[in-house]
Parts: sequence; structure tokens; C-alpha cells
Amino acid sequence: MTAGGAAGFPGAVQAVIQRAAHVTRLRYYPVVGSTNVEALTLARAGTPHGTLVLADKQTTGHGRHGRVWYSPGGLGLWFSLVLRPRLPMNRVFWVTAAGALAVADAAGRASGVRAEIRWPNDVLSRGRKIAGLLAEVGGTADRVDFVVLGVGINVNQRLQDFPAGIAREASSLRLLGGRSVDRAELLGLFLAAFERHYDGLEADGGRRVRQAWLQDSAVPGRRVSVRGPGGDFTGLATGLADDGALIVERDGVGRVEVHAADVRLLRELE
Ligand code: BT5
Repeated sequence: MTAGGAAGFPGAVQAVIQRAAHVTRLRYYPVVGSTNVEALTLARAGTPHGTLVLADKQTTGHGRHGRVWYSPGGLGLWFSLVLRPRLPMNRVFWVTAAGALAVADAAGRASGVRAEIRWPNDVLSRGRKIAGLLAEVGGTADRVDFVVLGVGINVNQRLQDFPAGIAREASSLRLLGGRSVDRAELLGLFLAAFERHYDGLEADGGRRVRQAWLQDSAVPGRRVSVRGPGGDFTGLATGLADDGALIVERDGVGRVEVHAADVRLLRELE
């Protein structure tokens, strides 16, 4: 059994997190409903910064707005990290952005796959979603109490491992890179990259992460369609505001800031 196999996975994870400065404790589940739900309960009960909740399989993994996140056993990385950044609420976007940058970085190192970030929380490669992030936050406008940063990365799925509903829009590192990837090693690469982006966040309020994001993201300079609470429209994405809102030159209207929405790159699947 390799380190990434079912039997060796928790052991290999233990070894990896010894080297991760931001991980202070580990909760591992062979099967759990959702690591974000577990991590939220722990965060509200005062668990320290750096608590990592990791599962081999999730039965009720979720994305934004209660959408389903498919998390089959043994094939992906499904985890949530409890963080306690000293930041005001309007800078919390940059924690998720640091996570997305770290996923893209780790995916490249582990499998040679070139990944891009799609606002606000997706990681894509060749137009297909390989990972999603979901931050759930507690605190007040002045001060974040905790961020539960949930990360789901499709690692070793083959085509037939995806449900029909998402088979055309999703992919895995194995499918794109042509070889299977050791999940514990990938976690180690993520944690190291995350540390590089996260450190300094409190001091500069996200300035450096924002720069890196603009460099790695698939969005700025592209035509997008936006679907959100304010309705659906198209326009040209031009950048990110200080709080992480997406700046779009909306067709026929002009500059708007988009706070919560789904964004598609037009012609992304060509
Ligand atoms: C996300 O939501 O992309 C955030 C996903 C976060 C998952 C992690 S796993 C660990 C932690 N525990 C949890 O319960 N959640 C976090 P959103 O942008 O709303 O995208 C959801 C959409 O992505 C779904 O409606 C599907 O279309 C698609 N989808 C579902 N499962 C997928 C998968 N495994 N790979 C690619 N796309 C998927």
C-alpha cells in the first residue's frame, strides 16, 4: 500500500503536518458528513488556529448556497482548516484567495497541471473545475473570530468516478496530468504554499495576495457572464476591489462591483 492508499493515508498525513507551521491539531475521519460542518462546531467551541479537519470521504459535502460537493472515498482531498486571522471582516476574502492560490500551486507541483483561479472560489484547468473552496466565517465587522476554510480537490478520479451531472465540467489531477497523485504529498504542498501566502496577510490586509491572485487568475481581462442576486449580465472583468469584490465593466452600464455571484468565463470550454 502506498502512502496515499486507504490504509496509509492518515499516517502519511500525520507525517506531513509535522512540517506545517499553521497546523496545530488534526481531526481525521474515514467518513464524515462534511468537514466544514465539523470544523464550524469546533471553531465555535474555541478550537485553536490551525485545527485541520480531514476526511477520506464526505457523505454530505457542500459548496455555496447548499450545493452538493461530490467527495468520493479515497480519490480526493476533502478538508477544512480553522484559522483565526487578525483581520476585519472586509478583508476575509483574501484568506480564501490565499487558499485558491495554494491549491493552484500545489496542483502544478504535484502533477504538472497548470491551474487557474476563477472568482470567487474555483480552481480550473483547461476550463474544468478541479477544486472548490468554501470559507465560512464567524465574527463582527471589526474583527474576524474564525474562518473555516474548506477545500475540496479532485485528485485521482477517473471519468467514470464523476456523476453524470458534472462529468463535463469537472476533472481531476489524474485525468489532466496523466498519473495518479499521492494525496498526503499534495496536502503537504498545499500547506506549504498556503503558509507562504497567508503569512503577511494580517500585516498588509491582503495586498500581496491580491497581486498574486491577479497574476494567476483566469478572470481579469476576460469577458464574463455574471449570475447573482442582482440578476444576470455580461461584461468585461477588469480586476478586484480591496475587499475582493470583482470589478466588471457591465455591458451598457459601466463599472460595477460584484460581491456574491457565479461567474463564467465566456467561451471557457472552447
Ligand atoms: C464550491 O462550491 O466549489 C466549494 C466546494 C468546497 C468543498 C469542500 S470539501 C471540504 C469542505 N467540506 C465541505 O462540505 N465543503 C468543503 P460552489 O462554487 O457552490 O460549487 C458547487 C458546484 O460545483 C456544484 O453545484 C457542482 O456543479 C460542482 N461540483 C460538485 N462536486 C464537484 C466536484 N467534486 N468537482 C468539481 N465540481 C463539483
